[in-house]
Amino acid sequence: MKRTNRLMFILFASLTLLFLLAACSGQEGASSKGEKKEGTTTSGTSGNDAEGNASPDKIVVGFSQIGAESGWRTAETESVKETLGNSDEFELKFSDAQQKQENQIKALRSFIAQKVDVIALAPVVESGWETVLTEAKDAGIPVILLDRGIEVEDESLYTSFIGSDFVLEGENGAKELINLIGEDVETNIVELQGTVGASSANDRMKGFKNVIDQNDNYKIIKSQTGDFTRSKGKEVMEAFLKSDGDNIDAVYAHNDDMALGAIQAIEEYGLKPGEDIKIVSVDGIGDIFEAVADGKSNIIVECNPLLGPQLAQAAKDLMAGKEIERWIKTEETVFVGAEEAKAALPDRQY
Ligand code: GYE
Repeated sequence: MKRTNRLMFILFASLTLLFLLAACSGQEGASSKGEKKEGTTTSGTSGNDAEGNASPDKIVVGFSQIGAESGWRTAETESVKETLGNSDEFELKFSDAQQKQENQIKALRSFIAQKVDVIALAPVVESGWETVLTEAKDAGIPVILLDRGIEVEDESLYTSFIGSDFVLEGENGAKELINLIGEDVETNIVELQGTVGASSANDRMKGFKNVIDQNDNYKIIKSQTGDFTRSKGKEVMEAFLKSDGDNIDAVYAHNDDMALGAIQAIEEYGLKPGEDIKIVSVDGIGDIFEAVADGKSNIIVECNPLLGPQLAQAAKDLMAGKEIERWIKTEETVFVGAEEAKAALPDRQY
């Protein structure tokens, strides 16, 4: 009896072992498949559809955004997310650099490691991009500059620039200001600059000066950065008013947010913005249209932030092997005075 029992036990144990081994190997197969799928997703070489299946047709775009310093910037982010974020054609990897170039460089390196198809970069400043863009080039990933430009010796480090002509914006702002006040009127201007080193600040400063320098009655008496933000614009304007007070005839702000901050500072100082001190600013966000319609500001130089569709088209063309334009420009205009602002307000999209 004992012997039979032992035999039965050995037989049973062997069968159980065999069964367990079979079950384990089955599980292993399933989990390795799972890992493979996850790796494909995070590598970013292709997008995934609703069921989580890889769809190699999707174009993966890594976008390094500067931050959220202005109404313009928020509108640009929304435009890109709207166009590429919820799309069958694109997978968007979005990274917010919080105004720091070092964060943008990190984001670019991570996009390169993930082998994205296209990198879109809104560069916070113009200089210091050679090393990381060379890494992108060596990895065979095209880089499209969005909104701001860069200065590099090797122009092949980026494929295309999608954005505005900032020098022209500055020139147009100065021309309209002189038209408004009159060529023969002595005019002291204070300038609120954008972020130091940003192409949109450098070029808007250059363009404005080009025109102002040709008229001896017009002088830029103070110029300082307000970092493209409402709060800094207000702070700097307060300092200008403290030092130069009633001597200031006009404000040139590189963006609307700083102009809106300046409007507050002028009101708190006891003067009337738009009347005692004329104001010209760049962008064209909703709040400045309201201010101009209310007579608190005077001139809006439009700069279009809705660049998502142009980025999508450029990325598609690149992936299809087409050549894309080196500089993809947007059509823009200038609005002067309350009547023009009121008429345009209902159609504004940002
Ligand atoms: O005018 C400003 C933003 O680079 C064109 O950056 C862009 C500028 C824009 O913060 O509002």
